[in-house]
Amino acid sequence: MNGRDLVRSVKSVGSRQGLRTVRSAWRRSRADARALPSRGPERARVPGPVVGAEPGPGGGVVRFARSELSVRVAVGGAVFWGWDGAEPLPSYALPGPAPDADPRAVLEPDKDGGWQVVSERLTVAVSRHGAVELRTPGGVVLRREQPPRWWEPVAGGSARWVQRSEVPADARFFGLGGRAAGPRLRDGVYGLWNTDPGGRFGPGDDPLYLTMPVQLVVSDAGTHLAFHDNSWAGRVTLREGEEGAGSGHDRPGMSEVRMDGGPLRCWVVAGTPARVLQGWTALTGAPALPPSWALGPQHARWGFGSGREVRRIVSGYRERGLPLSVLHLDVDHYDAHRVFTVDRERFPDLPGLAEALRGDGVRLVSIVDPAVPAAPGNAVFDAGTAVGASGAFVRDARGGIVRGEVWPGECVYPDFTDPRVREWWGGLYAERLAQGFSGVWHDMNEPVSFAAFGDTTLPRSARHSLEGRGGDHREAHNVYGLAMARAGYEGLCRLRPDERPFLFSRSGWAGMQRYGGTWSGDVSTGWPGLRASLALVLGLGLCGVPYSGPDVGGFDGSPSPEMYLRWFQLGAYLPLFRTHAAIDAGRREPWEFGPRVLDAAREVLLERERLRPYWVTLAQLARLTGAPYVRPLWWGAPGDRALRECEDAFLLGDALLVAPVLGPGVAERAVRLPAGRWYDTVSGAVHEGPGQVVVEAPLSRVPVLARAGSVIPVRGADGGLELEVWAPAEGRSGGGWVVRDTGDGWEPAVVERYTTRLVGGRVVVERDGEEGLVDCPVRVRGL
Ligand code: MIG
Repeated sequence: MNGRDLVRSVKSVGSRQGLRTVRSAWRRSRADARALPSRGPERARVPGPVVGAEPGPGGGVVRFARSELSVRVAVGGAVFWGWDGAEPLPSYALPGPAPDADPRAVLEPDKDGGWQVVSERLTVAVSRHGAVELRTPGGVVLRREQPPRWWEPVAGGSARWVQRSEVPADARFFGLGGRAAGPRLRDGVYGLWNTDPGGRFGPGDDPLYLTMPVQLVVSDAGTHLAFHDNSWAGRVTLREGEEGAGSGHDRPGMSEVRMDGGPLRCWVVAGTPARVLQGWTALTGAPALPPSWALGPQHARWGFGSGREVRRIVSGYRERGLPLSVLHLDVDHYDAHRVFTVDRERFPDLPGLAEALRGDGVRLVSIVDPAVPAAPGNAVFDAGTAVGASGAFVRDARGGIVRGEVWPGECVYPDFTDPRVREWWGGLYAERLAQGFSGVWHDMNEPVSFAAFGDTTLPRSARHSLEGRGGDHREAHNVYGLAMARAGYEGLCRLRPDERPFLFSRSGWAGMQRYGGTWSGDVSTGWPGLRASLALVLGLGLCGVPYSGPDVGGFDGSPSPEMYLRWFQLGAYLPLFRTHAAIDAGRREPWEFGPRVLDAAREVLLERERLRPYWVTLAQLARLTGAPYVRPLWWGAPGDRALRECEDAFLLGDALLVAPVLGPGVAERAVRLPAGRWYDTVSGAVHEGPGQVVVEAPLSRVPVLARAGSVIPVRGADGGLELEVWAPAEGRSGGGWVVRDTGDGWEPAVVERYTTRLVGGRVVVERDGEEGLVDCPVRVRGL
């Protein structure tokens, strides 16, 4: 059965598959009813009044009548607090041991009977009743957490809790992982439970595949990131504040985090946006560095159907002068959708195909789904059942293997929260490498089990190792994709130690960036999909996951030529630039939409390739500093409120401002500029910021502006590195970074810093520390 049949059968009640999905949904709810009895009566609890405090490294413990709070400032400035004895570990977000405490931060009595810890970047003040206030060194309040409340089942079990916080009246919320409705998170309730929306999603769908309890808050008082390190299901309610006009009072902004269980603990990082992302990725891990080829144009299709068709498509790109770097094979190249297999009738010689494509400069990337057919005789199933004492697959509370319904029919699910299972699974990628694949694309790892109704998860009562601690799916669900990514990443590192893995995954959680990136999943074809595409990339970048992008063209339908082109032009300026569509949707090759689209698509593809050295630099800088490639316009000026409201344009690194067209019938558009001079990169027109200007946006191109004084590494006509320098304004200077491509291995990066000045009408470019010498061609623009 192919994907189209399955889509049909799930829709048609009465089919075999349809009946099986009904059965699996029923099995799931029965298992939960048996193993997770209702919570019964609960006892509500608050901390009560303070009774004492004990200093400890980087802070200490404040004791209350009915709870205790530990506060610790870590080296690097991140602040941790945890209630009821919660410590930083164990944590899926932190890659290793918790960071050391900053010995300079000490607990001391505060006024009114409270306590405080003063550190370089934040003061943490704990009130007598357990409110926690974060203030800047200047004493301005960034965030105020009210005393938490817990509800404990009288019969025992994990307490659910709620933590309400106030932020300044002018604050804006961002983050929470990938949200279609972002990047600015308006008033509403946001779910924390990774979810496949079921085929396609629009801006109103929430939650999606990759959620995380990470909020980035920007206000005049400063920028901070708050991370409630807890993987249970939860909901975050956000309400933006309002400033009192004239004589009225300010109404603060509000965040309320509700969790169904798990520890009540939080990390906060404060500073400029750049410092916040640096601190956050110092805590949760540096973003994996994609190989340079993964920064080129990529194409996928669910249903290429055969090796011959793949060759035809790749020739189609070449013959039309369209650069292509990566081609993705979806589940239809598997033998009956069985992961780690190949349909040899349609793909008789995949390694040979891969090699031929490599000759054309095209790499193959393979989809990998976690579900394994529950069929004795299936090699992966058989090997999995033999892993360790109890096998690799998730079991229910009674010890039976949990079954769910996915492409191949009845399936079982590896427990990636078990280190032995990760090691086993990672080893399976040897088969993918032997088939000639250069990278992997993780799908369906929320994880998905089709259901005829209701949600599509594993039973909440399913048991997981959770690194040997033991627990159930309520705690493991949200980190399933993250743990699978770890398995894949570490497996590829072991199997092919000389090359950096290329991996991206639909689901994930805080810390995902250590293993790779993500993509939009099944964004619905339609103009709102363009906005959602950008929202996802911006929001994830602010959560520390810098490499992502949409399915250009949308997943489920047939975009109009105009919509396709505008989406293509947007995607060309996002880190993962991939066209893709569902098996029964329209095609996504650039020549399917007429000659005008083809010409404009070629132009933006060539420009993307010309900018490859800039993309490589941005990837390296993301790894070194946590700064996402794609940034909101307020990145360098978070105090500029007008920029904070702007959601339809973005910065690509320090040098470029991209103002994509997100709707039909547009020939020009307004764009708000950060301070300084900006050049239209095509017309050369000069615009002065801050303020709003109108730029030309004909169908043939996406408006891109360059910051005066910037240095952009580009590919010259001969393929070598060239510096494109945009003239600084009179009396101003500028500069930029360049990190050269060090290949696909682990060679350390060398960061070169360039400065630019305008002297007597001439632009002078110098390299820091190398006696000013610049060893590649420089092309000055904007003079
Ligand atoms: O149920 O592998 O988001 O990119 O083409 C659909 C088939 C499963 C979902 C992915 C999509 C992929 C599709 N997959």
